[in-house]
Amino acid sequence: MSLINLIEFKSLGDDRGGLVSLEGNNNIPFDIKRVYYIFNTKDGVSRGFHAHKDLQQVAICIKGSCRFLLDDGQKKETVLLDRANVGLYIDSMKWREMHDFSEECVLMVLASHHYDEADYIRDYNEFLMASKK
Ligand code: T46
Repeated sequence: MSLINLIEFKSLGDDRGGLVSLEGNNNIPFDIKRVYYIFNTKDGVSRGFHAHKDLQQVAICIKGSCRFLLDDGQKKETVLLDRANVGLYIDSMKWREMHDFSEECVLMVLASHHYDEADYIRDYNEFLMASKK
């Protein structure tokens, strides 16, 4: 099964421009508890390098582009996010890295839980051990 699960959102745009609506437990497959966004990423910077024990997320590049790498401990897959109407569903226990941020990139992330540092696995070997269980 592919690690890359893309959700294409219905475009509600018209001749005035684009519009996308995101609703928890509707076109987002969980109750949205938190939204954050990453922007003004410096040239050559990569982010992520962790997994979450329980958190589910949907990441949408609402402007510009960036490349996600997802890793389940057995295989790695990458995807370029470059459309404001497409979200990447990121399940728990997936190592993620974000690379190749374009200068104007705004990456918005919808999360199933409030921020909790205890939910992060930031050590890759610890992730590999946990993913085998
Ligand atoms: C993820 C990827 C896609 C908070 O205090 N609240 C928050 O909601 C978030 C997301 C972060 N923080 C703090 C934690 C760190 O001290 O902000 C600092 C930077 O976070 P971090 O280094 O984890 O950022 P990224 O870009 O590496 O990862 C983020 C999310 O943390 C993570 O859940 O899946 O984006």
